[in-house]
Amino acid sequence: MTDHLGLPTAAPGVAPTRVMTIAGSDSGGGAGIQADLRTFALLGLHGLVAVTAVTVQNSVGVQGFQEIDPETVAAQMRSVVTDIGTGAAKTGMLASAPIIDAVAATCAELGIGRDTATPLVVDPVCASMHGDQLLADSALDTLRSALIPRATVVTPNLDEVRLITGIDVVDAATQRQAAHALLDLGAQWALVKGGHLRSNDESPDLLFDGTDFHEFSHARIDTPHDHGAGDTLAAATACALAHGRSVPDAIGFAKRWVTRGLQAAYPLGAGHGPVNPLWRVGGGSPD
Ligand code: PXL
Repeated sequence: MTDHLGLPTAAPGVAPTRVMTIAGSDSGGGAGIQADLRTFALLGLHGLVAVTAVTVQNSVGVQGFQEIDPETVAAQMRSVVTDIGTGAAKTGMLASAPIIDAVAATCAELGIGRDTATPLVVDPVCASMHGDQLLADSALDTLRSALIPRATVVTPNLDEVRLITGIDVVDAATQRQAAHALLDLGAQWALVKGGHLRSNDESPDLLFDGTDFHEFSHARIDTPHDHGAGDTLAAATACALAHGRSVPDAIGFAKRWVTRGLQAAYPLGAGHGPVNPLWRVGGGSPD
């Protein structure tokens, strides 16, 4: 049986498809692991978690974070994957070079990533929407050399593209150039998210595997409450990949999921509210 988004619905007592996030905690509940788990659950998947860092943050910014030691990050991944298993994985905030090294090595050990049966979505989180740094500058080389080569698909926004490839994406030609550069680093597919690239109402994202370009244009949802949108896109992509969808299919699905979540986004605190996958279960009281 499938639902209105074309995803399988679970039968009672039957274990749902599993998907793992390797990411940081957001105390405000809108981005990071919390965003991933919201999307996983509302798409009917069982979420597994390897925490990389605990951020202290609210709707106005990130006040600080504490990293988890790399061995503990690796141990979480090993523990759940060897026992429970996962259909796909995604990375978010990884904070430091030693954590990236541990995640990349453990993905290799567990058979996660490009050219394996378990796809890996690498969302190369570098900073929060407020500009608070979430990845050490010294970690960029490790991101390029150790993790991106393991990615089934890497999903940078324009700021992350600039940091990773040095390319300033200003138009369709430089967006294509950036996609080539990400594949040169070893990713199987690259999604260069357009963000505010082509003004006003369009937000074209460009997906490339070295052969075909796929463009995803969706109406821009004009809301200040888009905290966690990138995380949610990567999380929904991982869910669709765990269900065996192709990468272009998974990205198309994830774009529709995020667009719906942005349409339903709500204010929270004094700053930016989160993208909202809760639309799917309504907002009523439990009685
Ligand atoms: O949205 C990127 C992101 C990912 N992970 C964590 C974050 C943020 C943005 O603030 O806090 C933990």
